[in-house]
Amino acid sequence: MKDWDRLITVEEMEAATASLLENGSKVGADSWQQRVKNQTPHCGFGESGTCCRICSMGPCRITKKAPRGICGCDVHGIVARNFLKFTAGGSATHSDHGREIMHTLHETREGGNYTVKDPEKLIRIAKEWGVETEGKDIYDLAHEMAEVGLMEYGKPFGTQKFLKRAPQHTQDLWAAAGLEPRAIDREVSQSLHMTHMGCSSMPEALIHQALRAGLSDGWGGSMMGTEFSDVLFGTPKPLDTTANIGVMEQDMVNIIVHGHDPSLSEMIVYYANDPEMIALAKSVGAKGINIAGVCCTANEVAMRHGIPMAGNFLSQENVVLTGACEAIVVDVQCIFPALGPLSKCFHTKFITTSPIARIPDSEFIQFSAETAGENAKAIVRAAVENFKNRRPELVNIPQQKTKARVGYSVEAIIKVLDGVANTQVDTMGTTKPLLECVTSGVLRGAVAMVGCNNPKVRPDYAHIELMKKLLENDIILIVSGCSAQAAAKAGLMDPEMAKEYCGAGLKRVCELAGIPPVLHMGSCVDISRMLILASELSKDSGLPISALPVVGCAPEWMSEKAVSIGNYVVATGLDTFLGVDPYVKGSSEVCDWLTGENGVKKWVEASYVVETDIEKLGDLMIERIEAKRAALGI
Ligand code: MSK
Repeated sequence: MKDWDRLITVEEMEAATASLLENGSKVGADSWQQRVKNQTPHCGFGESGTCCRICSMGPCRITKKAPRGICGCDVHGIVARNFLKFTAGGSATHSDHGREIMHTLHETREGGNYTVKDPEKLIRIAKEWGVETEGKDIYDLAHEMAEVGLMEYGKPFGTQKFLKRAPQHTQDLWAAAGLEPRAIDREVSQSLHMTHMGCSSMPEALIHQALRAGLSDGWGGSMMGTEFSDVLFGTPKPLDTTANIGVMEQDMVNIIVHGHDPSLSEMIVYYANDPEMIALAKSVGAKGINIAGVCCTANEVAMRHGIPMAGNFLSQENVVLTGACEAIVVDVQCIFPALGPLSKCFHTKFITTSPIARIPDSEFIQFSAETAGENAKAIVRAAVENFKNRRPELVNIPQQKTKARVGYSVEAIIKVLDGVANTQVDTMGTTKPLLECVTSGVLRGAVAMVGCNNPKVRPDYAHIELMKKLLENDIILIVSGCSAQAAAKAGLMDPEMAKEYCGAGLKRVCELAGIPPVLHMGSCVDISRMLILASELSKDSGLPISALPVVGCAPEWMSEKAVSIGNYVVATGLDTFLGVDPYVKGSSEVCDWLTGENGVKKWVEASYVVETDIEKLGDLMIERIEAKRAALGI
């Protein structure tokens, strides 16, 4: 690959996309770029959150002439209700992912489709939850823990078990504000009850519930998803992989895994390495089988197996447009229905696998934990047999490929940074060395950058340009989701290349620790890892989370999950900077609740900043980090 050894700019990626769209035009393919044109300008009522459709008397749209809906609800109630509904959708989705993982854990057995890959972590969490581990078979323990974890979704009393991981100060804030999430399903259900016609119309109550439902995701469903995925598939450790569309291979069967749940992608990866399948690939004229990922599934398999990352959310059509994709295999979330008709323009098989995500024009092979092995083998076989249907005249793989070091779980970050500022034995296993880098000023602070792509923002540009700006200012980045892939595609996870963008302090830390300045923490459920890291930094420093020079940022977010994430990150004490408005600008009261000094900040010591000018968004983050440093006298 000629681009192997350098950073790739957004302009170059856009040029590659243009050549792929050209490919698509030969076969009449539609594209998101065209659909954005068809859909703009967007509805002003929808964009400002001032349209209400929760009963059939409307829809009601708030204007100067009509300041209240038919039921009498004002604009603030309507906007706040819409915000809570959006959050509930995200919390339900993330948490259901976590629930699926718990069911997979319940299916583990020695020699089965799924086994326990990190027994130490299972035992550690069991002890944390007060489950007896002594003398217990690891699979008996796994099944017991799966049942205990599943009870977190519906238990009638009590709050989420993982809340105890937070610093005492955070727990006290939650208790004082009545924000501790109870059963996960209860928080989602109550949110939908509150937004039903004739229930809550008071912004304070609706936003309070939005934070609580978000916390049930971050400290409940998502945290279970992350922690027990580690138990099932291994806790990520740093390893090297490749990224960008050039990871597709001309001479191999290309299978793209896309979605979120590693229960599927892990099995596809396993069977793609099966000698029988490789022999089959050779028998149809391919050199072998190449698996690559898109969206959060890419993060899951990259950080555990070094599987290449083909692209993020708005690159999903690009993999098909290469004409070299034998199958795109999906599970849940962030999958464009457009993949159905698009795959029909090429030879690509679009294979859906989950009853949760049924999509027209796809081939449905239902995947379940009980039959995972045979399902995965059937999918790999179908992809391999499809190689012969490739149309060589349509193959166009842009030669863009970068190196990326991925897999920075909390455990891995603590381990690698331990040796940088302080090599004393008593600091092993803590975040103290990282804190020393921050207090000494070698690092100014950290930004947790997360979230999707959104055509409202020039795709990937906001992620990549903000990252470069922060790196120059000695601010380290921890990233997940499609933000992580944006960084990887550009080369910002290549320790050698990316250090060019760093200020002197950050460059030194990266060289000493052998890390890239942008640390890959995983998929969107793995933002729970960031909560744990922030908690450890708080405990080790004795400072509240809100006092740390650390902020969250989602410059290109688009999904309901992202709003749920924003709510739990803010509710954990981290100021969160958004590059896209969450449909609230129609209500001054809701904006004040989310961004003002007297809103959610009173409860959790943090709030939102919304700024659609990306340059300004970066400046605001740096200012906030410096203000936090000044307040600490460092
Ligand atoms: S996949 S939610 S586009 S990060 Fe998790 Fe990417 Fe956003 Fe989906």
